Parts: sequence; C-alpha cells; structure tokens
Amino acid sequence: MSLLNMEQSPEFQKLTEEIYTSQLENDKGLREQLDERARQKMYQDVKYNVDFLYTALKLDHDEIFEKYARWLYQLLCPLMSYCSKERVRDIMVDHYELIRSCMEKVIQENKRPRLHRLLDSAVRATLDEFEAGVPSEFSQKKYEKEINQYLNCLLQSNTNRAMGLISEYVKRGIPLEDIYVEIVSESMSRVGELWHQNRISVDMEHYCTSITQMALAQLYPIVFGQERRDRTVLVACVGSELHEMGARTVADIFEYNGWDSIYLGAAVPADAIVSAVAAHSPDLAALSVTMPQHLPLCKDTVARLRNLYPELRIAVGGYAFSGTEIWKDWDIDVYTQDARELMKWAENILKTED
Ligand code: B12
Repeated sequence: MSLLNMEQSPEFQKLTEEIYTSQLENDKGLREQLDERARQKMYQDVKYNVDFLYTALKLDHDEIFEKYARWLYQLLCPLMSYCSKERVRDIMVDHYELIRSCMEKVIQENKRPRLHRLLDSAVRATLDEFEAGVPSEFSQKKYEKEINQYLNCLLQSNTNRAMGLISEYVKRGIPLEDIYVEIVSESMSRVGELWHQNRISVDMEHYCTSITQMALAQLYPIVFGQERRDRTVLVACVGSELHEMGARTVADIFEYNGWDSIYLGAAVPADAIVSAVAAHSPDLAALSVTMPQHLPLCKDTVARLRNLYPELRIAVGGYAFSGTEIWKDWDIDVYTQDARELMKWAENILKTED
C-alpha cells in the first residue's frame, strides 16, 4: 500500500482533498500566504503524509511515522522560511489533528487506537524537534578529509576532479570497500542532508548521484577482476523504489569478493524478483529499500520467497530500515546496516558450510 497504488483509490483522494481543504479553510493566514504553486505543493505533501501514515498503519510500526514527522518538520522549516519556526510547528500540529479527525471517520474501528498512537507520536516528535532547534552538523568520520574533498568537487560541479579523486583513492591504497561505504555512501548521505536543509537543489542531488555512479564505474575492472567463488547473490530494489545506489554497492562488494552478482537494479516488481530467483537459484537474495513506503511490499516479497524457497538465504537492508527494528519480525536471515557487514556475514556462513 504505497502512494503509487493508493493514488488510484477514490477514498484516498477524497481523504487528502478533505484534509487539504479543511487546513486552508481553518487557517486564514496560510490561505493568504500560499500562492497557486505553493498550494499545489502543499496538496502533494498532504498526499505524501497520508501515504506515510498508511504505511505505518499497515506495518503497525510507530518508529516509522515518528521518524517521518521529525524529518518533515526539519524539511519544512527552511522551505517555509516566510514563517517562524513556531508557526511551522503549529501548522504541523494542526495538520496531524486534521488527519486524525478526517481519518477516524474512514478507518475500521479496531485500527483507531493505532491511528491515535501514531498521530500522538507525530505531534510529540514535532514539538521535540522544535525544542531541539537546528540539527547538528555532520559527525566526524574516519575519512573526513576524503569525504569533504569528494563532496566539495560534487558541489562545485567539478565532474573531472570528482572522477579523478575516486581513482586516486584506489592508487593511494584505500581499501575498495572503504571507498564504497565510508567515502561514497557517506558523501551521498550528506548530499541528502544538504537537500533536506534546502541548501542544495533537486537537480544538484541528481547530478551528485549520476557523477558518483560514473566515478564508481571506473572501479569495475578491479571489481570484476577477482577470482570466482562459485556463489551467486541476487540484488534488487523492491517495488517502485528508485534509490538504487545502495543495492548497487551490495552487488559490487559481493562481485569484488568473487561472487557472481545478478543485479536487477531499481524498481523491481515483486513477481520479477520471484522469477529471477527461480531462474538463477542464487545463494543469497539481497533486497534493498530506501523509502519506507516500500517496506510493506518488501515484507510480502520476503514471505513469498521464504514460502517458495525455504533454503534461500534472504537479506534486507537500506536507509528505510536504519534506526528501526522492523526487520526483527520478518522471516529473513540477516539485516545489516551496510553492505560490507553483509559481506562479512556471508563469509562466515560460507565458513560454517565448507
Ligand atoms: C541519490 C538520492 C536520490 C536519487 C536516487 C537516484 C538513484 N539512481 O539511486 C533521486 C534523485 C531519484 C531521489 C529521489 C527522491 N528522494 Co532521495 N536521496 C538520495 C540520497 C541523497 C542518496 C541515496 C544514495 O545513493 N546513497 C548511497 C547509498 C550507497 O547508501 P544507501 O542506499 O543507504 O546504502 C547503504 C546501506 O543502506 C546499505 N544497504 C542498502 N541496500 C541494502 C540492502 C541490503 C540487503 C543490505 C544488507 C544493506 C543495504 O548498504 C549501502 C552501503 O553500505 C539520499 C540520502 C541518504 N541518506 O541516503 C536521499 C533520500 C533517501 N531521498 C529522500 C527523498 C525524500 C527523496 C524524494 C521523495 C524527494 C527528493 N529528494 O527528490 C524522491 C523520491 C523518489 C521516489 N519516487 O522514490 C530522503 C528520504 C527521507 C525519508 N523520509 O525517508 C533522503 C534520505 C534525503 C534526506 N536526507 O531527506 N533521491
């Protein structure tokens, strides 16, 4: 149940329409402040918020919506710079209360306590974020110098230098897995933070992604030049998930360690994942999710795979899982925070099997 499917549903459209219209009707100041374009954006945001809430309800997981409410408040503060932070807080609290009163009427009675719990946690999270103020700067990392160097090249749109840096790190003997996980992943995570803080635009985010994909492609002679181990990993992003670099990192690190990788890329339908497993009989299926809206489908896909292939090892990971323990109730073999740890886990499994 994610936006793509829900958008088609008349109840979902009616609900978003009602929340959007009531918020503008109740708040004269907001009505006057927003021009037509801003109103359209607000409508999209309302849809997105309701979709997120449905995801949390479906998964019966509080952390997801609370995390989202924190993220949303911090996203809106710089975007609505024409308002004070108190005002953004109040608009959001009113918004959650409106969602509560509109949704209460349409969801099943047994789900209402859950709805209230989720919305209470969103209100609390918004008040907390307001008290906490501006999010802290990036924490210092082992490869801080390289991260800054690489990120600065991206932000200055210096394609040539960004490409050169990745090769230079290899020449300097930085382990390839560190380049992927500690330098590139961290740089991309900071790109996301900068977007979130409205300090870079969406086109810059796209540029950083495409250049990074290109820069990493230079490593392929090394990645694909290792001795084979007669093991196969199948890697895919579930559903309509567009964020593919995490999945790519998993596939590349396994290739580098001698596994054959079947990389299906972004937005893979569940049926296609199941048939790819049938076709390739991998030793491990690794499913990647970045946006929490795709978690319910990932959970279903895990259950389908487990049912059809009880012996298959299944791993899940990606940004959507970070800071949650949602995977603990799923029938998987492993969740790890990063691709390198998954590789270590797989090596240990191999040792016990040999
Ligand atoms: C690049 C990017 C995009 C690109 C993706 C293009 C592509 N070809 O992949 C584009 C521009 C399309 C995009 C779009 C959007 N994005 Co975006 N995006 C990012 C960004 C900046 C980097 C993602 C990335 O490549 N990271 C590098 C990889 C290597 O890291 P990773 O995916 O986390 O993977 C590591 C681990 O998680 C793990 N892992 C990953 N998969 C797996 C699988 C297994 C089995 C295991 C064990 C481990 C594992 O291993 C990897 C390395 O160790 C992130 C920021 C971030 N913190 O991630 C935002 C981010 C994910 N995006 C975000 C958002 C909001 C969006 C948009 C809604 C709006 C926007 N920013 O444009 C749209 C939504 C699109 C959609 N319909 O889904 C938010 C999500 C916030 C939230 N509430 O959940 C983030 C976090 C930005 C932010 N800080 O706010 N995005």
